[in-house]
Order: sequence, then C-alpha cells, then structure tokens
Amino acid sequence: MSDKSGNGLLLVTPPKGLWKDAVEKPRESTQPLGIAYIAAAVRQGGHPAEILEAHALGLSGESIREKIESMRPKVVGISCLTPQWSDVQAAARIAKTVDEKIVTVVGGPHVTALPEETAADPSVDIAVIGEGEETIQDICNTVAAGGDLSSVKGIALEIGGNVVRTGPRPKITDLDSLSFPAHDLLPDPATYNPLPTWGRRGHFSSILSGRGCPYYCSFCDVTAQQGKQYRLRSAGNIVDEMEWLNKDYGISMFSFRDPSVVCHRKRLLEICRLIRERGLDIVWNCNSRADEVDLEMLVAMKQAGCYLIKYGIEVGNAEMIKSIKRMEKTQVEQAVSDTRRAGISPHGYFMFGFSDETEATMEETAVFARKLDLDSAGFMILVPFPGTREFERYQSEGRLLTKEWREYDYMNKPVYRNANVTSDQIMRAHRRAYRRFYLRPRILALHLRKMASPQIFFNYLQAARQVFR
Ligand code: B12
Ligand code: SF4
Repeated sequence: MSDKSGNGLLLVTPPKGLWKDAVEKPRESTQPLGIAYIAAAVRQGGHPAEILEAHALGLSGESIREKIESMRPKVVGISCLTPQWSDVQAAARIAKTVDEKIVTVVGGPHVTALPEETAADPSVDIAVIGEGEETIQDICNTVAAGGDLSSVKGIALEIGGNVVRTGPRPKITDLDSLSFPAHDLLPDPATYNPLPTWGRRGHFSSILSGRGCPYYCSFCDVTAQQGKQYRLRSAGNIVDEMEWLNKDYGISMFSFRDPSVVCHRKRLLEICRLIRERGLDIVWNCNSRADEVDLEMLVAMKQAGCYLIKYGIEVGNAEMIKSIKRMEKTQVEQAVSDTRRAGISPHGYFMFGFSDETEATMEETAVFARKLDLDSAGFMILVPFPGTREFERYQSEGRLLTKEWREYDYMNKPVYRNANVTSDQIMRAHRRAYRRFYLRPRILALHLRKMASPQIFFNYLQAARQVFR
C-alpha cells in the first residue's frame, strides 16, 4: 500500500474526552491488544502500519491531526468500545478534515453490536464486524488496488445513501496462525498502569489465550462478539509469547484478559508445565468462572506464578446467580476457598442494577462479598451494553433512559430505570458495598502493604475518591 496508495495504515485508540476537546489521560491503562493484533496482521499482509496510542497517552486532537498530517496514511483505523463512540466520531472527523480521501475504518465491540449505526456516521467509511485481522488485510489490499470495498466480507458501509452489510466473515479458527500483537508499535511498557489491586511487579502486559465464550451471561457481550465456542491458542504458542515479551520487553507480570485460560484443564496444566520448564521468572493473574477450577489446577497455577484470580461472581442471591451466570452459589464458595488453599489471592467482581434487582438482593450481594474469603473486590453499576440480554430486556420494557453511548460507562449513574429500585438506591448500594468490603482491618492492612510505589498509592487514592465522595 505504501507505493500505490500513500503511507499505509494508522491505527488510533481514541482518547477520553476528545469529543469535547478536553482529553483526560486515564489513571489505569493496559495494552490495546485488539489494535495490536490488527497492526500485526496488516504488516504480515505486506502493508506498513503504525499505532497512535492516543488513549493511554492522553493525546489531544491536535496531536492526532499532526500525526495524520505527517504520516499521510491512506487508511485510518479506530477501535471503539461503547462509551468511546463520541470520541471515535471526533477522531474520524479529524482524519477526514486532514484529507477527505482517507478511508476511515472503525472496529471493536460497539461496532460489532451496531455496525449500521456506526457506518451511518458521515465521517466513518467502514464498520468492521467482529474480529478484524483478515478483514483489514482485505481492506488494505482493496484500497491499494483501487478496488471496490463492497467486495470485502464482514463490513458495513454506505452505498448510494443506504448502509449495507457485506457477506459474513468466518471466524478465525486457528489462532496460533496469527502474528503476536505488535508490541513494538505500542509505547514503552512503562506507560501502562494496571489496576492498583493487581499489585505491581516490573513491567506489565495483557495477553489473550483464546476468543469466544459459551456462556452468554446476561450483562456481557463477549459471546455475541466472539462466538459461542471457545477458540483456544495452544499452550506452546501462549508461552512462546510470554517468553518473547519477557526477554525482549522485560515484562514480568501478565494478565490473561480472556475468560478461557482455565476452561480447558489439559491445556492449562500444559501452560503451567511449560512456564516452569522454561524457567520463566514471571507472575500472572487471570479471570475465571468459579465453576471451571479445581484444587489440583489451582496448585499447578500457583507453582507456575499465578498470584491472583478474578472471579465474576456478580450477585449474592442464589437464584440470580443461576439466571445471570448459570452457576450455583456453592460453586463460588468452593472456588474461593480452594483458591485460598492453593495460596492464590482471590478477587471478586460484583454488579448492582440487574433487571430483577431489589433492595434485598443488593444487600445480599454486599453481604456475600464480605462473607467470601476474598482479598479484593470490584463493585460496578450494571451497564446494559448493546448485544447483551440485559440491553434487550431494558429496551423491550422501555426502561432505557438514554442512547447517548458515552453515558454507558460502569463509573456512571444507571442509564436505565429499574423496575424495583431507584438509581439513587443503586448508587448508594454500590458505594456502601465498597466501604463495607474495604474498611475492615485485614483488608486495609493487606492493601496498605501493596502501596509499594507513589504511582500505586496515587491510584488507590483516586479509586478511594470515587467511593467516598
Ligand atoms: C482488556 C480490556 C480492557 C482494557 C483495554 C481495552 C482496549 N482498548 O483494548 C481496559 C482496561 C482499558 C478496558 C476498559 C474498558 N472496557 Co474493556 N475489556 C477488555 C477485555 C477484557 C479484553 C479486550 C481484548 O483484548 N479483546 C480481545 C481482542 C482481540 O479483541 P478486540 O479488542 O475486540 O479486537 C478485535 C475486534 O473487535 C476488532 N477490532 C477492534 N478494534 C478494531 C479497529 C479496527 C480498525 C479494526 C479493523 C478491527 C478492530 O479486531 C480485533 C482483533 O480481532 C474485554 C473482554 C474480552 N474478553 O474481550 C473487555 C471489554 C472489551 N471491555 C468492555 C468495557 C465495557 C470496557 C469499559 C467501557 C468499562 C467501563 N469503564 O465502563 C472500559 C472503557 C474505558 C475507555 N474509555 O476506554 C466491554 C465492551 C463492551 C462494549 N460494547 O463496549 C468488554 C467486551 C467486556 C464486557 N464483557 O463487557 N477494557
Ligand atoms: S462474563 Fe465471562 S463467562 Fe460470562 S459470557 Fe462474559 S466472558 Fe463468558
């Protein structure tokens, strides 16, 4: 693409607040792996690619404009989570004002849920549906050849005033065939600053062991986005990436961000064996469902450097756990106690605001979080993202208060009218749960010990402000 059609592809992560020209640098950030996979695929396809991490670096609209003016890319790609939509529109507008002929391509979870709405934006040329590695290669090849973009599968675009979807693009089945994410195009690893409750041990990176999820929990869109089947990388391929990042980038702390690292017992034990066999001096944390672990797995994980497991628990009411997570409450209790026995720190995620929520169920959640032997907990206000069962239910009952997508943020007030509890009750329950969980001597002492650096101390302080405001 460099010869015939300018200087390749520029990928931009949208900075928060770009839409109102008041960009904020996030206090926590992790590598944007989706974008880094896209950049690697484009390069593998023979086209030049660059990443502008405007999100993590908190770059202004002016910096984005300058970068586009100096690089003169033929294609600008932007990633989009739901609350980022206004910032994505602003970034696409900047690209178009530099040069109307730049092809603007937007992908990510929000776009996959609402491709037509995305492609209808006057500054967006193409909305990419689902995983984008093969689609972006086709787009770059087509742009370079001056071809017809409507021949590219897996996109939505405007043709003759109508937004149309092209044919479906099959999911990538062999994830080992993908190039590792293009870490060389991302800023220095020291830029990234994970959540304070994760602790810190040297440089950090996120990593993905697979895509897809068979569960379809009511608030989550991963199944709708990535498909109902787990598609797994092999143990060897995953540990190769960890070893590469450890040797070439000095990364010694990893976080598996997909739900599937524990889902396949044999593969998990193989990952643990390879980490030990190769003598990697690393630590790692991961997400898990409580019904997917057992003590033997947890002991092997501990021996391979796993120090923290984050369980999606969500609520304390047994019936609600069943309907939201398709899981038993006793399985949560067992998993947390086995995790503790294996010497790994258990973390729980909880949410307030499900459509069946009442004052009593919110109280049950706060009590359950305290009763479980957890070291840390994250409480959130439910956001019904498009593509989830919660969204469908709130929408069909006419209870959504807004479709201003930037309001769809876990840190915001509820964007719906719950049938049984008011927004104030939800927000109060949320803040109270934090206080009741953290203001206990054992938990306070544990987290004070984690404040090993001024940066971590500052992150805790910022988090505490949210809760005690
Ligand atoms: C790591 C992570 C984060 C990281 C980094 C996010 C990032 N920029 O990549 C951090 C911690 C910053 C984060 C923040 C948030 N996150 Co998050 N996060 C994840 C997580 C765990 C993994 C993401 C990932 O790496 N996926 C794997 C990669 C390969 O997939 P991908 O990023 O979707 O990219 C592929 C395609 O979407 C597509 N694609 C994506 N972008 C582009 C761009 C172009 C040009 C093209 C062609 C293709 C393309 O191709 C990629 C490769 O196949 C997912 C859950 C999950 N398992 O996916 C949630 C998830 C993406 N997060 C989610 C949410 C809601 C958030 C927050 C909005 C939470 C909040 N505060 O309310 C914030 C956003 C804050 C902000 N303003 O940016 C939701 C998204 C729902 C939605 N519809 O938006 C998810 C799905 C979790 C969930 N179950 O609800 N998150
Ligand atoms: S919350 Fe986790 S287990 Fe549930 S559907 Fe989402 S990714 Fe799967």
